[in-house]
Amino acid sequence: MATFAPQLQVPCFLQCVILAFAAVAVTTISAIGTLSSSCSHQVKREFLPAVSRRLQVAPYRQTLAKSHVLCVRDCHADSGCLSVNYLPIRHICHLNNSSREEHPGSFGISCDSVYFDADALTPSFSVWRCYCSCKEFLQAGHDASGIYTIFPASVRNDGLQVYCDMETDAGGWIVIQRRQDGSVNFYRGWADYQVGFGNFSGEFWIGNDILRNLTALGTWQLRVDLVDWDNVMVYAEYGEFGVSGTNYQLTVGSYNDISTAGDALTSKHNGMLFSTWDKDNDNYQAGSCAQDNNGAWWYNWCYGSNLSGKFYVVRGPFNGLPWNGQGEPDKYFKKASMKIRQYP
Ligand SMILES: [Ca+2]
Repeated sequence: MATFAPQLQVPCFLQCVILAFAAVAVTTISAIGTLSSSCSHQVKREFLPAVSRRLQVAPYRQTLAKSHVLCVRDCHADSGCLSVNYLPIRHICHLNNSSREEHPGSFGISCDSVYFDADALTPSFSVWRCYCSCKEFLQAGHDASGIYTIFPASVRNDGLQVYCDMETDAGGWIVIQRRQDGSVNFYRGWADYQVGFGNFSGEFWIGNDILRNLTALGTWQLRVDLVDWDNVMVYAEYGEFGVSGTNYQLTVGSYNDISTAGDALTSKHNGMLFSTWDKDNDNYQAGSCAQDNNGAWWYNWCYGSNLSGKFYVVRGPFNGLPWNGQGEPDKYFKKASMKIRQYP
């Protein structure tokens, strides 16, 4: 996960237009691909497209092809090839030695790709719109929380896999962090926090580069959900959230007063740079907040919250993830998650 870098700023709607155009071209000339392949090779099964789909298993071969016709021809010329993903914007052709029927769980929505195989049912899996965000998926009727591929304008063309929370507070949230069982080590260095780590089905950090890219455009809300040792759930919601620059400087504001967790971010962390054990950007001159507090955060000197800190599975007077939203005494939580949603 989390291996995306900033790239060409193509607005999402424009990507959709480009891809829709490519998709129409694909469907209208798919038969030609079959004909041309049958001229140069023995007659093989006709390949049919599923638009905005990709078989997400590692292709055994990748070629460059100016059109899907040539991509399909490459497949037909190779006896081991059963299907292809064609990425029209980048002219990339994936030759797969398996098909969507064999790997239904890996047959994902991917707006930059058209999938082809010889199954007559394949076109019925076409997806005719791509979505920039979890919120757009939700508005289109996808109301189950889970992993989705979104195509935000600020992230490169092959999309971004994210976990969408479609239930909390009307849904449409991109989950950026989750702590729930201690299964993933969060005491990591700068490079890991940059690209992200963990897994979407459990604990993870989405990655600071992704956070910066996503929040570079538009206005974003942040919601922090916390569960205490008595299993009471509280939350803190903010109207503005973003990170920027090479040190992922935090901008957070507009704490929503009806939130129940209290504000443990704006006074101590707004404007602070991100710090890890191996990169000290905090205001504690004599030492390292990340090292002293076993975490990585927008430390000041040092924190009002520390949700990447040490995870505890057993209750204790100072055990848990600190979120000091109610003043003294400090408060420690068993579980935490952070999510963002574009506003409006
Ligand atoms: Ca320091």
